[in-house]
Amino acid sequence: MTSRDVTPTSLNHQRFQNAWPILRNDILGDFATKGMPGDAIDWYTKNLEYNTLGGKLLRGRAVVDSLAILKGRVLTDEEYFQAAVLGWSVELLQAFGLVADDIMDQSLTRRGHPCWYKVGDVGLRAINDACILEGTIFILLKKHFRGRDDYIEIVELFREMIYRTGMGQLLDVLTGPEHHVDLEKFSIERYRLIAIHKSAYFSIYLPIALAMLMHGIPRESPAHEAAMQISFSLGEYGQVQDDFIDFAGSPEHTGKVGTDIVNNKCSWCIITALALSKPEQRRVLEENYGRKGVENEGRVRTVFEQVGLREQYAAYEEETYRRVTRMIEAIPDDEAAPALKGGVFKAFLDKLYKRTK
Ligand code: GPP
Ligand code: MG
Ligand code: MG
Ligand code: MG
Repeated sequence: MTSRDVTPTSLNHQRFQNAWPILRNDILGDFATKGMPGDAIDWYTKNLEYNTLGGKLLRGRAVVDSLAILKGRVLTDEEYFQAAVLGWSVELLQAFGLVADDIMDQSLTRRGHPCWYKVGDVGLRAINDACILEGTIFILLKKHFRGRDDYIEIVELFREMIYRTGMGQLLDVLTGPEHHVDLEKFSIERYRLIAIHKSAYFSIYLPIALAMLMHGIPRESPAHEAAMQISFSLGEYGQVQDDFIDFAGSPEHTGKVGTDIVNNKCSWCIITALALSKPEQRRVLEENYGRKGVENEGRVRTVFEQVGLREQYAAYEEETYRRVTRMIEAIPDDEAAPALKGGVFKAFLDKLYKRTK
């Protein structure tokens, strides 16, 4: 592998996976050390494995990939493992978020299996399981980063990202309340605010910012400001994809059944359909969006097809790819100092482009 050849490969997917058994032992060992009995350890083992594994590991692997790009070379074993600790911590954040999100969204399946709260007698105990997964992040950070110069900045970054994501989830439910449909509340400005908060901060900015911190680029710097701005654009794109997949994806392929129409979500699909609909179509949307019936959902889907949502999405995707590529190309490539590199965003953009799940 040459120094330029640091883009993601299935090889580094395996390398990332290799860190998991070590971290899993740290986590469960910590539970035991703190006096948790066997039944609690067994429960936690199930929670941990069910909710942390089985995803695409896009966010976690982005930490190691980004660090390799910033360094411009293959990481040493030590560097790789430290970055993988942060990557798996991002995956734990995602795990706790999804457990809670699926309760809020009353979803049924995730990653091809029942949502955790739907498994056996889990039910609303899942709320506490989500809290424990969150706490685990800081156990790992303490074990592997305490004593390093970047420890406090990393802890603060995780705290801030969790807080921001919570704000996004709050806006998500406030904008689309379950029992009060008001399509006037949906706007592209509101949409952006939700997408940036619930997705961009933790999915895009967090993995990249972690790699930047490990590479010695402090939080208070123009490089982080620039990273945040591009992350917002990428995060909005990722959420638009998630919303379109909610409508157009097949559950066999995506592993989850779409719930946005039934749940009155301020999704890219409804905003776009409202902008394109004729008065009669708008009336159908107003009377059927956010209602529980299968027929209601079907009528909304028909309008989505009539207004050409699929073509709109294809055009949006191409336009966004070009626009974000231009933003990335505008990042100066400073060889002299530890600085931001466009490659970290390009790698992310290419992973998102044309994704179908
Ligand atoms: C995205 O919205 C869900 C999240 C950002 C949850 C993550 C929360 C954290 C605290 C990390 P969504 O409901 O559209 O996602 P999905 O379609 O996957 O259910
Ligand atoms: Mg959801
Ligand atoms: Mg949600
Ligand atoms: Mg969704």
